[in-house]
Amino acid sequence: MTEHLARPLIQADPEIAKAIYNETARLDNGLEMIASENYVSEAVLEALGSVFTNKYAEGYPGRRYYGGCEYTDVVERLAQSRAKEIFAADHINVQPHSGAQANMSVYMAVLKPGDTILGMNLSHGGHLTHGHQLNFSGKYFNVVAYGVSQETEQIDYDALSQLAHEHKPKMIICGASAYSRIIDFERIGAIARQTEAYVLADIAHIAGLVAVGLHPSPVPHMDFVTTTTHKTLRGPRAGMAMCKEEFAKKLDSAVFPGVQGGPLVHVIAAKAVCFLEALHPSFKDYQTQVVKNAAVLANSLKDLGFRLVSGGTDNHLILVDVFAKGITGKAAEKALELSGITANKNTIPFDKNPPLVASGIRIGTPALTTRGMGEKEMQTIATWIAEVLTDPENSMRLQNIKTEVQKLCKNFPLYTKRLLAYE
Ligand code: DSN
Repeated sequence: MTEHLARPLIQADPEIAKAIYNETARLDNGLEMIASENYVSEAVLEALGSVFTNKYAEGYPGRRYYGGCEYTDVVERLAQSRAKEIFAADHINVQPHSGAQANMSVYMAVLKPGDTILGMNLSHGGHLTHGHQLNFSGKYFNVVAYGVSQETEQIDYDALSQLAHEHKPKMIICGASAYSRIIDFERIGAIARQTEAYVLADIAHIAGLVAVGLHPSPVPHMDFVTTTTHKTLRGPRAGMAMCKEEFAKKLDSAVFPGVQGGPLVHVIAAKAVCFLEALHPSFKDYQTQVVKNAAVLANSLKDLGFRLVSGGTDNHLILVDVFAKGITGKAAEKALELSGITANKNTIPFDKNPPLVASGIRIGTPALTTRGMGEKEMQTIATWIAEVLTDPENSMRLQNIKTEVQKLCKNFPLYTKRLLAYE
């Protein structure tokens, strides 16, 4: 190997090495409460940084358009069979680069531009790719949106059914990115059958919970199920699509060559590692703690006077109506960040503020639970959140809380070995 290719990153590119070091320190010293984020294992990171990043492998195991794919096939087959064991789907495609591309592939498999789709309103907790006007899904399809009832702030299944009967969509899409309640996949599957619609569940947020039976599985009730692999599933940043056997060929051709070219084999290797971790009995303990932690955090925040959208949570996330306390989501996100707590502003159903301001913050427990934090820490964190949001302009108080946050983080080390390697 020529000498310059063998240099470690710190020598080859000190600026990028420094940014990586700083990000590692940020993760280690702060409370990551973005509900869609998590911390992957060293094994997942090692697979991601492997030589499989070099490989072109268009096609599928055993039928590739490139030579040299014997070990790539091992990796992809392992990822497929492990995912099958977790989710019990007829057919799995592990190649989508992201959740958005998994959804795009499903649409391409059975829909045509101009078809009607029925998806959950983004501002009620849905997702951009479920028909938002600024997304390809909103541009290529005729979108009808369902949402939550104003009274309960939970999905209005009667209204969903009515819309499906009235508009006869080609596809009904369920799944959410800011919804804290169990989704009744069985009921949505039945509505789709009554109205002869295809039906897709996007379980990106709750995949880890579904994997261990803490949320009812959509697989028996859906034609298609998509997910990302990096949220509660705790794998690499990527996607995956599953379907009933009858759609297998259409889905595979939609992923490649329909939507994507060469698969990211290093990422598929990391997905396989994540699936193996998810099959370990300790993964169920982890997910159980994620849900317990979210419940304790929700109850503590309620006790401290906060209004939670839908009144609470059944899963890993909580949507807090901070505007009810006189602060915008944007201001809340900023004040929390200055205190060492990372969360994101989020619209709440029937929000009066625009999305970039928003009335809510979305907080989740997957990452903190990976660090080993439990109910006691959640109670402490709830009091810090309350202090920050009660007096968001008080920079001295925010700084004091940041110091407390850093002290807590020291007791739950994360990527410390990586930090030491740079020092
Ligand atoms: N952006 C993701 C989330 O934060 O939930 C959804 O794609």
